[in-house]
Amino acid sequence: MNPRLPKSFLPYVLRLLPIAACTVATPASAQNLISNGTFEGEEIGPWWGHADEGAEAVQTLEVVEGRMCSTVAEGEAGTDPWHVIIGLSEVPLVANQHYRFSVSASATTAREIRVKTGLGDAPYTDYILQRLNVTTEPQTFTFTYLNIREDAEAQLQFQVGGHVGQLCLDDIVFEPVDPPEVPAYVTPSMTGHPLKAYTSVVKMGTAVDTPIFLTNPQHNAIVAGEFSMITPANSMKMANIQPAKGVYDFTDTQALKAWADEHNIEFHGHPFIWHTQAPNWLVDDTELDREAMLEIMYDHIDKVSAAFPGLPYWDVVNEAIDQVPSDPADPSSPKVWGYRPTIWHDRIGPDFIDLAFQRARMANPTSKLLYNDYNIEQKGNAKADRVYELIADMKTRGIPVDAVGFQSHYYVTAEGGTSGVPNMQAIKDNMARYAELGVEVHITECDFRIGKPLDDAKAQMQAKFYAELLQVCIDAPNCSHFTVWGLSDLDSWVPSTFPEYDFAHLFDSELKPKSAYHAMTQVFSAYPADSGPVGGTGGADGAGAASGAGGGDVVGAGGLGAGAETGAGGGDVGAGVGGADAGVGGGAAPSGGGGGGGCSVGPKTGFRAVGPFALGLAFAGLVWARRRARA
Ligand SMILES: [Ca+2]
Repeated sequence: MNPRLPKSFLPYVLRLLPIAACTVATPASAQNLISNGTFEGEEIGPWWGHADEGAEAVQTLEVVEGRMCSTVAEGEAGTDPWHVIIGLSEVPLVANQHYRFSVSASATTAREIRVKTGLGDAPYTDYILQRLNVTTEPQTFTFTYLNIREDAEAQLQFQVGGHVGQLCLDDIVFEPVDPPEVPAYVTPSMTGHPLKAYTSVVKMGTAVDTPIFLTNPQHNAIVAGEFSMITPANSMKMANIQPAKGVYDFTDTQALKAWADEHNIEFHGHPFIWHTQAPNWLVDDTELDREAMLEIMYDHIDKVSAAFPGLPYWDVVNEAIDQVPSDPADPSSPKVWGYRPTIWHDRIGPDFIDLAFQRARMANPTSKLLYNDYNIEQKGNAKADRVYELIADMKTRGIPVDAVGFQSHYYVTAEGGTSGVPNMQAIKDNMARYAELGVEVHITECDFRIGKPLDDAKAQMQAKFYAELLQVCIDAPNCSHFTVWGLSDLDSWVPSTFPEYDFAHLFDSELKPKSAYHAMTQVFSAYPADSGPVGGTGGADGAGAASGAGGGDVVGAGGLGAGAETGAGGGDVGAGVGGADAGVGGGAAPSGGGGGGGCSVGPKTGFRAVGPFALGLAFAGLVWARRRARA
């Protein structure tokens, strides 16, 4: 039912895929903040080496033939990257300044190393900026990143632990540069419309994590081009945003929020109250009683809300239900679904959920307040049913919960097993019973991880999953938001959490769209895209002399001549097409132009519109017009 471009147009589409901004490595400049980056003398200083004694790691760091080389013997590498470090102290960093980093690296065996900057004390300022795949041949790695924190004494580190052999570095440059050019974005969608072109159907969002946001302009261009909401992946978690008691650190979130505002992207607050990624000062202080915990909870909600007022959505409580012994005093008693034992539940009592929502409402009178959890998507699932009871009970008692967040993390196993593929009917049924409660459902953290190795069959299962879940959300009157948990396999949370899995997201590790992305845009193509001045403006071409007026302008597409006979061009659909009988109108993306045609306009006008995307739009629109005409 969805439009497909003729094969001959695919090369044009592919040619228009976004291309990464590419900086060319240059020799050390006068601005290089690194005094010794070429190692032409005997000294490695001011660089220093560190090996973790607890991990029994040992490193020899010395200049070898004009390069700085780290040598680690068998059994002395530690197990983790941070067990062996090459560092540089007192690198002066200026806030809101871009820096270019460059290094030539090789190793006796191919391996990954990590580049990090850090300020030391506050935990989340230790950014892993980039992972470098070093090979036996020296190669130069270059990237640019936006530093958002002022520090005259920052550290630059290479984390090289976990591997034996020799690693050599040379020609290290770290210098302030002008902001990189943001690559122009053209959606790779074969329908001509990005995922975000259908906000009146379902709003699409993605989680964005700070390190890739600061280092990868192409990533940001895709997010801005395809999504209308973002959720901060980590920066608002309590350990990061309140790293010491009463000490709040809003820097990372403010950077994301400012960027979102600049791009007219909504911001989903995540989360106020969660037991995971809670700060050590809170977890370790077992003396905190109910009164002290409530004071901390209220202060946290109040201060974070005040720093980010008026967010449209807030995850208030995250993952409060778990399988627990039916007799709390007897761990071996039969398991039931109940309140997860956490610092919040155990120290405050089960009413911490009610109290958190009430406080969040006081601080955020206009926000949609969500309860967010995983494995709660399918009616009939014991946990899903328990969470439904929880929400229903809260509604009955007037607790201000507006929506439930279905995290929606699913998977296919290495063997192709489907135990991690949901029953879509059960999700529909669950959404329906929430609708009866007057509770909205948001898909909040969707991904579909694939058991290694990746193959076509698994990729197709993934595409089918994303498309079907989107369709379920579209079909449910109370599901209007669909957020994926991360843009791409390049910055995925999956491999570190589930080492046997990867490939969970809509874009691959080179930021190219996957079948899953195209499957979702095809689902959307059966619906009217938004009207409104998102991109270019619908052109006058669509004014059908006898019948329809074109127009409509989302993402620069032409309007729709919708009526079968009359071809009244609407602003409601961003596809350039004439009335069904009249055939193809125009539609140019992304630069605007080409309006939809009315009956009398027909193919000539349509094909005057620019480029292959116009034709793609025309196909999309034609199918849509036919559907409408039939209806
Ligand atoms: Ca050298």
